[in-house]
Amino acid sequence: MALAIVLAVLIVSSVLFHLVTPWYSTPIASNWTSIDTAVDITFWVTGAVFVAINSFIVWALIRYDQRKGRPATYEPENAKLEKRLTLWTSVGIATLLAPGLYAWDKFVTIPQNASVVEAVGQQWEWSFRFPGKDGVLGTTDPRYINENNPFGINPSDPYSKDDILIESNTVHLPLGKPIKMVLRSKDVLHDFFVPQFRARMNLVPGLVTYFWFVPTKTGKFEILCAQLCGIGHYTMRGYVIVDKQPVFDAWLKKQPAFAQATAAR
Ligand SMILES: [Cu+2]
Repeated sequence: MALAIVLAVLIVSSVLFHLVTPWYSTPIASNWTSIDTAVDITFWVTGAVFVAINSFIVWALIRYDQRKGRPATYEPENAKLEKRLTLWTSVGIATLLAPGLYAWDKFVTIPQNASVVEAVGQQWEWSFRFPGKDGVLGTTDPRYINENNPFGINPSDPYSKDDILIESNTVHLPLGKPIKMVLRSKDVLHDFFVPQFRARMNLVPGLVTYFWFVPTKTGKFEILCAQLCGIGHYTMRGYVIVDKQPVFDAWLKKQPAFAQATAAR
């Protein structure tokens, strides 16, 4: 009986905690409402199963408590029950998977009109690169990385000349435009994560990874590195400032291109 009471308290307090907790997601500032929907549906399905299974245990503990003169019975097979359990488990799993697959399908399909922005991670800072007027990022190679070329940009690639370099942990992005965020790491695993954008991706040394999103609110949003990337991991922060297009254009114009930056060094 004591266990039944403990379980009943656990069910009620878990549901209440979920309803009154202040720790909900921050308000969304991107197009990824489908990811929030997938998370919400997961909460509903797992919450309902949690309540149903634990309530059943509470009921069974009370209903079938040990009593004198009531022998235990053994029922090895119950085809009807097993069919029902298989059906409802399948329905539950499909409900959990479907919204995630729907969101993932969109996540891996980059819109044709997305503009490219590169984020480069290293222990423990961020820097950024825009492709310039030609819309194409110049190629890079770790061999080119030196004091004068921290991005490792190929100096003989014609596409690299007009690349715009942001050697700061703060980057501006235009409101309402799809952005393909291309990610590179100079050393270890990092992860580009802005909680308000919901989407995120690892930076993997030796690979170029990417994801996309549309900023839907102007404002200043914090970038967190979401991989434990060494002793200074907690300092690896930055900011995305989402501006209206004219403000963004004015900001971008002031940033140095690769050709200018190397000439100035
Ligand atoms: Cu990091």
